[in-house]
Amino acid sequence: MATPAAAQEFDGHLKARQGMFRIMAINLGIIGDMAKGDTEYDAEQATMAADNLHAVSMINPLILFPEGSDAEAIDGTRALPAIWENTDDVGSKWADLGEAVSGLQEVAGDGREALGPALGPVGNACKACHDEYRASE
Ligand code: ASC
Repeated sequence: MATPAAAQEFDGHLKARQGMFRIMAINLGIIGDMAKGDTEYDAEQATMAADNLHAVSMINPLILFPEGSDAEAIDGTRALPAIWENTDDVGSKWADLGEAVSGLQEVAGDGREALGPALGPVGNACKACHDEYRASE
């Protein structure tokens, strides 16, 4: 574990990147619940949520992952050191997420039935990164 000073140095980065993922989970949840029929479909809400996902996907995540802010160096993160050994792959997986989210954004206003098929690639993109670069809880 790194010194408390190092952990403190990255406190803002951890908050920012975890907040970024939380924003995505909340917006994905809104669309996911509609797709499942747990909440009533609302074209405006679905579009707003998809637009938010797209906005977050436009952030370059590497800025929020400075060297030394991995789970082996500091507490409070599940970011595996493999991220820093594979930044090209991380960037490519993030781009895949962006493409999947654009697909969702295109159909979010088209009715409940359109959501499920467009959510699949988004979920796969989330999972692809988590499988390789996030520690299990
Ligand atoms: C979510 C969430 C994730 C992804 C993932 C998709 O809503 O919090 O981590 O979707 O489960 O595979």
